[in-house]
Amino acid sequence: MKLYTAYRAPYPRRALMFIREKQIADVEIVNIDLMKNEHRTESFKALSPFARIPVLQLDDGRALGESRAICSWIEAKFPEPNLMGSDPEERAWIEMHDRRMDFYWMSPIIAWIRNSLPNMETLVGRQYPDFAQGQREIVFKTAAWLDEQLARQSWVAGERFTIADITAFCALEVARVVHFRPRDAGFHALQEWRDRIAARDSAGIE
Ligand SMILES: N[C@@H](CCC(=O)N[C@@H](CS)C(=O)NCC(=O)O)C(=O)O
Repeated sequence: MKLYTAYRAPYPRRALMFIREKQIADVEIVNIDLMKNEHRTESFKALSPFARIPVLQLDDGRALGESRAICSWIEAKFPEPNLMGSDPEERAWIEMHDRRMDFYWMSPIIAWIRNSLPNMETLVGRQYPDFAQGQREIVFKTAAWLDEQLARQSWVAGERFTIADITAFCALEVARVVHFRPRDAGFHALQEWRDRIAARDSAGIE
């Protein structure tokens, strides 16, 4: 298998971390340089029609896009350790949290970055500073919610590490580029959770 990824980019990192948690050894990592538009070449778009990464190319050549779909496929093929729930109720609960992290945490963090950092203009074309400001406010609201949640329980979806932690962690790590750090904003439970995850082998960026 081949994983097309990009250094520090949060959605590819979600898939990469998931693969590492499963300790799957035979995955070739192919780094794409987004700033050089390597994902917009015709050959890459043959794998990923919307020019997005990650893409997991299976051994039979098929290209699986969308990080959550990649994780679901891996979870089904490599069930241990379980990261997405082991019975219908737990699966639904974890999916709910993972989607919340995707839509109300990862998404506004990315939109804030894409619409405010000058070097992102190459990637996005036109930027909308007002939109960035609105997304920043959503990030702070979700951070406050997460901080409260993590003061009461060890992990985002409850008492064990799951895909929801991976999604939330990858988003938080990239938020550094807009200088968002939980401790500085007074979110101490969020910072403590982040530090626990950063110490896991799967969290390395190399
Ligand atoms: N919903 C997709 C989002 C993928 C995505 O947007 N990836 C970003 C990198 S984090 C990307 O490919 N950006 C390229 C671009 O904006 O042109 C997923 O979960 O895989």
